[in-house]
Amino acid sequence: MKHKAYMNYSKISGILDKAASIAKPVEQVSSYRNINLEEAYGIQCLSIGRRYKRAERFVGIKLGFTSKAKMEQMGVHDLIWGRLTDRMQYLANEKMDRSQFIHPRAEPEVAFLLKKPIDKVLDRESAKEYIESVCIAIEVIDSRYKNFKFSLEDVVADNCSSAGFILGEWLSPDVDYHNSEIELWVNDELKQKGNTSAILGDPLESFLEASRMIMESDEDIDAGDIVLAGAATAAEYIDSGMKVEAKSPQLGSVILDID
Ligand code: OOG
Ligand code: MG
Repeated sequence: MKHKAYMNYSKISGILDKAASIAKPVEQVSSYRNINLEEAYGIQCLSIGRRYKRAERFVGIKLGFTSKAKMEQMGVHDLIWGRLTDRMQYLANEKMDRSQFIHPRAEPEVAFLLKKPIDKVLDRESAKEYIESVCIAIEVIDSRYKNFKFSLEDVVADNCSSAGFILGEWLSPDVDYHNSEIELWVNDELKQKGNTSAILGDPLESFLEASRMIMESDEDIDAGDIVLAGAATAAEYIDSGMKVEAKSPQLGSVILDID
């Protein structure tokens, strides 16, 4: 085999996709190949393309590192975005199969449901026409890299650690999701406590950033698609037999049980 420094993007995307498929961690891309951010997004696109070929469907996007808590936990300080597919979504009462993950972590988030396709960079006023509903969510992240360690480029190439998510009940965007307490409970024990305003000052700002990132990319995002705004607190390791719950006085609660 050629030295890994010459490995092409398609091959790298295959390594990351396989690591996710068989739940076995791999070396960081940056340990063998110098890539910039644009190349990292290119690799993400190729790797997600492999999922589409297996009939997974694009259902939306997620933003990462929109809160200080997350940036500090992971040592990465720039906004990133990744793609969500239908296979990553858990429906109410559906259990997460631990064996399909490497070292999963859960984090409490806010999600948006799109009313119409994003066709421009939005501001706070124009965004209103684009948001059908909001809800509380749990995102499950599972870096494909050993020890959950990565650079900004590494994590972008790895589709921003996206692995799973579950949504609470959709609510009117008139509820105060902008500044609401939010907690993460594991087995009825409080693990993380924060406020949705930790997400870029207001999760709506994250939605605006999503519109900017989508307009800069060649991805289309349509009515019915989802935007995950990013975690309000640090993430917690989760494991078999655990019950994970995100809750908020304004947004209600959502539970994910792990098999
Ligand atoms: C990257 C994903 C970050 C968030 O909500 O900030 C993220 C990671 O922490 O592995 O999903
Ligand atoms: Mg997240």
